[in-house]
Amino acid sequence: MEWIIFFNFTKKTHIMLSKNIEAALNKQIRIEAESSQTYLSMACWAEVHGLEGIAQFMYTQSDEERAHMLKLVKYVNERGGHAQITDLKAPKTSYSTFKEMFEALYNHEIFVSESINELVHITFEEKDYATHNFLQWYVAEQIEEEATAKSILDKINLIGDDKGGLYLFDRDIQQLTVQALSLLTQNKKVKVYLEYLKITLFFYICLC
Ligand code: OFO
Repeated sequence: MEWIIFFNFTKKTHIMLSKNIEAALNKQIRIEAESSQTYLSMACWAEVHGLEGIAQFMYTQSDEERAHMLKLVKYVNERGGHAQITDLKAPKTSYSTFKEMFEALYNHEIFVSESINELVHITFEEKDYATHNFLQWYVAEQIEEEATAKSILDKINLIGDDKGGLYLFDRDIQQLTVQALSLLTQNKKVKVYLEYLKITLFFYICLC
């Protein structure tokens, strides 16, 4: 009983989330969970089509999206709200080409960025500056993820239908994903990958 009173007391010392913000954050939790499932499904498609490097990249993306979801879950619960874990929209399971899959990834990241922007706007309207500040990490993350997806698409457009180019792309994306996971911090990882991919493709195109 004493513990319950203590627990309630400590809970009331926080500035609680408004119902509106709590609902908006829960919507984002769901979007991050669906992002994780979407990239997991992409990883499976790539893996069964022999694109091991791309599959590894997508598995990593899926894990990152789950981490984004968990960060939101912890925040909602710590601020006196209740994170809702709900059913999810089933992701697409097949693609006609790997280019189509990366286009879907890029469009999905744009959709997520719009959702984060809307969320930030709500916190501003409600003068919830703590949540506004918390979300700045997501704003920065989306800028990076959108840029990454766009750069990868640009490279894929350079490759076109060339099988040799696809082979190199898949090999490089795998090497970089593994190296990045073991050696680099999250922020540096993608930048190094893009630089490496840029140099490899440049030499490949020059030699063709
Ligand atoms: Fe959750 O980072 Fe992009 O989607």
